[in-house]
Amino acid sequence: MKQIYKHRQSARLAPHPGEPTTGPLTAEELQLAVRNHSMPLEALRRDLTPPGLHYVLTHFDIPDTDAAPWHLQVKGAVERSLELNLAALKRDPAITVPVTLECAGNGRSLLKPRPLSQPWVLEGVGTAEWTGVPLAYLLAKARVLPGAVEVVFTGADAGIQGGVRQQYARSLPIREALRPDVVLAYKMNGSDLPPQHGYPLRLVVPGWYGMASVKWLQSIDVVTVPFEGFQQKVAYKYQDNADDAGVPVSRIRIRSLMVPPGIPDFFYRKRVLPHGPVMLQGRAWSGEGAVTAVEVGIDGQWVTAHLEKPAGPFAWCKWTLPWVADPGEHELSCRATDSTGATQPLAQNWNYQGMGNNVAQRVSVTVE
Ligand SMILES: Nc1nc2c(c(=O)[nH]1)N[C@H]1C(S)=C(S)[C@@H](COP(=O)(O)O)O[C@H]1N2
Ligand SMILES: [Mo]
Repeated sequence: MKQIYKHRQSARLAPHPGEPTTGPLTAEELQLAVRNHSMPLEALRRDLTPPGLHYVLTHFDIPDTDAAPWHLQVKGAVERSLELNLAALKRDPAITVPVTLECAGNGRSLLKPRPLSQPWVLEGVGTAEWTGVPLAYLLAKARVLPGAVEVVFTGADAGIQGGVRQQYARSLPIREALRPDVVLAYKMNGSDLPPQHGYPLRLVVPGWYGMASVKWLQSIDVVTVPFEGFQQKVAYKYQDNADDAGVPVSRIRIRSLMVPPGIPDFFYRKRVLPHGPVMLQGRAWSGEGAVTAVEVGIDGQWVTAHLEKPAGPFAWCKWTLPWVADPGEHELSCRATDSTGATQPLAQNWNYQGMGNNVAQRVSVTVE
C-alpha cells in the first residue's frame, strides 16, 4: 500500500511518470492495459491490420464527436486562416498512404526496472491504409508566413497528466509538416475512422512513433516559437533519469516481430508445435530507412530470412524463414537492420520513460 501511495503522490506532483519499479504489475497499469490494447501477434500475417486488431493508445477519454457541427481550424502564422467541415475536406484532393504505426512505449514492460505507464509487451503496433488530405495541401492553401517554425496539432480529448491539465497536443517542425506523405486522414482501410482511432479526422505522420499522429483533430496552429506543451516538452523524451533534459522521441526505431509458431498454452502462452518443417514468418519496419535485413535466431544461431517488398516506404515488410524443427525445447528470436545500419539490440537500452525499447523478441517453443 505504502509503495502505491508513493507512486500516486509522485505522479501527481512531479512532471513525469512515476518512479520505475521492479515490483509486480500495479492496478493502474492493468487499467491502462485493458483500455489500450495491443495487436495480437497472429495479425502479423496480414499486410493490413483490420481496425479492430490495430493497437490503440488513448491518454484520456475517447471524445464523443458529432461530425455535423465538427470543423477543423487552420490558424496562426498563415496569410489566410481556414475553417473546414468534413464535407469540405472530402472535396479536397485525397491520398492513401500505407503506414505502420507503433507506440513509442512499445516494449516498456520488458524493461528492468519498469517505468510506470502503459505496460506494453511487444505488440503496440499495426499497419493501416490512411486516406485523406495531404497536410501540405492545406498549409499551401492557408499560405504559411515566413518565420513559422512548427505546426501544432490539438486533439479534442482533455485530461490531466503529470499534474498538468491539457488537451492532447503535439507539434511537428515545418519541414516534416510539409512532407508530401503526411496526411489528415478521415478513412482507415477504406472506411470512416473508428471512434478509437480519431473520428472524424486525425493526423498520420509516416515514420514517426504514434504520439505524433494526433487523433480527434480540432485545430492546426502554425507557430513562430517552438511548442512547449506537456506531450512535447515533458513526455516523449529519451531520458537517463528524472532530471535529465533528454532527447525528443521522433522516428520509429528498427524492429521486427514474428508470428509465434504452433499453438499456445492458454495461461502461459508458451508455444507447442509438431516436429518437421515449419515456415517462420513475421514483419519488420523502421521509420529511419528501409529494412535491409532480418535475421532469425534459432537457439542462438543467426540465419538470414527472406524479405518481401513493403506496400510503401513506411509500411512493414514481410519476412519468412523455413525451419525444420527437432523435438525438444528451442528459443527463437528475430532482429532486423535498416538502411542507416541500425540493428535491434539483444539486450535492453534502458531509459526513464521506457521509450523506443526495440530489443529483439524471444519466443520459447516446445517441439513434440
Ligand atoms: N488526440 C490524441 N491523439 C493521440 C493520442 C491521444 O491520446 N490523444 N495518443 C497518441 C499515441 S501515444 C499513439 S501511440 C497513437 C495511437 O494511435 P492509434 O490508437 O490509432 O493506434 O495516437 C496518438 N495520438
Ligand atoms: Mo504512443
